[in-house]
Amino acid sequence: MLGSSPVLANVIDFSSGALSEVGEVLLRRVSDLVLLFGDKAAAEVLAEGDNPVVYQVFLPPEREPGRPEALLYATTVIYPGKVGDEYFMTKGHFHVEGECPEVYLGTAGRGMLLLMDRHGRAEAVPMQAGTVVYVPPETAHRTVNVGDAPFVFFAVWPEKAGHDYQSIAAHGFSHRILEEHGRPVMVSNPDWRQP
Ligand code: M6P
Ligand code: ZN
Repeated sequence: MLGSSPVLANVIDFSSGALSEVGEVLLRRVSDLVLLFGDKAAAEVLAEGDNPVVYQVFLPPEREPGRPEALLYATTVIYPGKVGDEYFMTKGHFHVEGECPEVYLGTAGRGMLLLMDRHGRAEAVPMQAGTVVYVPPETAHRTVNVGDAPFVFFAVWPEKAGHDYQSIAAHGFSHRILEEHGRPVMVSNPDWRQP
């Protein structure tokens, strides 16, 4: 065995995101995300009703815990759904160590990767199975399911990157991805203020 953890290879189910060797599974329901959606009243109604699962993150057993040079990876599945006209999405985050980039690979479904720099300049990158996107340094990233089946992607990032959720919780993203006339569009978020 090389190293301290037995997990060297893993098998991803591309359509569900499940890992054969799993360490932790994070589950995010509408109630965890109410303040992030534009229509908070609609989010409250959903949270107090069925409170559906919006997304799950599958993480392998950590190979090199606490080693800043390590690479971490995960699969994420975002289920189809909307809050008002806003698609189900991840929380989104900057990296605490802002110079750290990340790589995403789509494996199933149809999504958008919403990228935003520190000045609020944003870009929405369409993703499907096979799409690889490089998330640049100092760029917040949030994924959105714009289809009617689960949207699944794989991500790799440096352990030392860390997740900065605070700035998104306080200021949100400068743009949102909404359904208009049956299609996803990126619209500016009037509530966004530059930190
Ligand atoms: C990807 C990676 C993870 C992240 C997950 C969910 O798999 O970027 O680091 O945790 O997406 O995104 P979030 O943490 O913003 O909810
Ligand atoms: Zn990240």
